Amino acid sequence: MNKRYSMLFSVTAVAVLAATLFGSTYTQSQIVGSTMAAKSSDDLISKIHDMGGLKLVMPQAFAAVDCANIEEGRNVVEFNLTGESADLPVIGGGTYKAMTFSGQVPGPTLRVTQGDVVMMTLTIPSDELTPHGNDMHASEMSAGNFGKVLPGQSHTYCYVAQVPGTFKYHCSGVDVAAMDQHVLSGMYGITIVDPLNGYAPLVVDKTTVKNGQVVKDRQVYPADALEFQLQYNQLYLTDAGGYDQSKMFKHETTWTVVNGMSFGYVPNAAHNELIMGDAKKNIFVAQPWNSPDLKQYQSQLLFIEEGQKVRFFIENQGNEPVFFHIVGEIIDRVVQANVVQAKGTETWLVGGSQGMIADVVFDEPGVYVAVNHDYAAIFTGAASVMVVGDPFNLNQQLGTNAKSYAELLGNPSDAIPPMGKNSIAHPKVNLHGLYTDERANELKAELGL
Ligand SMILES: [Cu+2]
Repeated sequence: MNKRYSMLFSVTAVAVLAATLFGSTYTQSQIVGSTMAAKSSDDLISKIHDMGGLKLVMPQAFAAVDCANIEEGRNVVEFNLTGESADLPVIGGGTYKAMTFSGQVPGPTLRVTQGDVVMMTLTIPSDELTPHGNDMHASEMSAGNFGKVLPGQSHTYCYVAQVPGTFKYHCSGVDVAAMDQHVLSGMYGITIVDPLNGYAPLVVDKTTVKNGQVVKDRQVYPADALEFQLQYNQLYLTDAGGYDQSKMFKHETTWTVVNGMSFGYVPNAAHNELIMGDAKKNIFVAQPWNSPDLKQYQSQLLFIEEGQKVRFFIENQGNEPVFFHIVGEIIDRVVQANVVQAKGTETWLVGGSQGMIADVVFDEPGVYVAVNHDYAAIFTGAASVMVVGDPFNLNQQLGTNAKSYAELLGNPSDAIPPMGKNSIAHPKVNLHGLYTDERANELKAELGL
């Protein structure tokens, strides 16, 4: 099948499938009409672009609960978001045309307990350039039903967070049109729904030597863990920093971002100074955010204690698979919906719009790198450096006794989710993230920095 024919076939197949699923609400002629007239895949992309992206028309599935009539006994958690366009920095200098929830990419993380009612309000400031929407995957509602919120307006909806896990939320565009642009420009975040009865202890089977013989050595770690959040996405950019839909259709990633930034968690000039004795001598292969002049955008590292149980909340917000892997470690346990999916796995595949929890105990001090083990993703930004214990003997050098460098340097604010019932507090936090200056100042005050 040649390229052109294959493209026609796939779009037509999607159209037929969608027509079957959505019946009369599906505007079949729109896509098929455009598709058949297209002479090449480039034509097709421009046709789809001209009609404002693929318009999906959803049936009326909407599992909202009445905000004015919430069942007694349920805890209600309010979650207020704003939709704001902003120019934000991109690797290599310059900015891109970002779209944000509340002035940050990713948007604020919502953390609730299974069974809580989420009351989400989306407000669009009156000077905002475009309407926005919201689709929270922790609820069970189709993307189109929340609708568009116009500049100067607010819209609230409520739902019960029934299923524990890590769930995406994202802008649903302008009645679903341009949803791809809004999400891939930064309008995404996560909801963490903690299991009602907390997380299960982690059991890791290792071996030891007893009386000259290798025997099993079972280690049990309590539910409490040091927690991080890592959200993967792609940027598809024009030279001017706008969204390039034709690149998206061809899966031509400009940059891969983790929590909004490419190579955001790598050493910076201060780490060079501490470890190499020279701020200009880089330790890592890519350090694009070295200078303290970059403020909240200066890269930071993730610091962990040796032997500490770590819980990673991971979400694939993007358009490419994430092969989640930690260079130098084996993932002790993978959990989705509070069900153990794997134990002792080297890598775990997270598809588009899928979340996972990875539990890991780092047994040895050293430097580890969390990657999307797709080389194109690694080389375009999906490498996040973690330092465990004191591998550089800095305690000796500084006269300190820190179990992890977080005690001295802090962990980056954008990698730390809100506290849950089984969270271990980070000893210190530094301000890091793809925040507007306004949002960064708010957080500085909140964090007491
Ligand atoms: Cu939007």
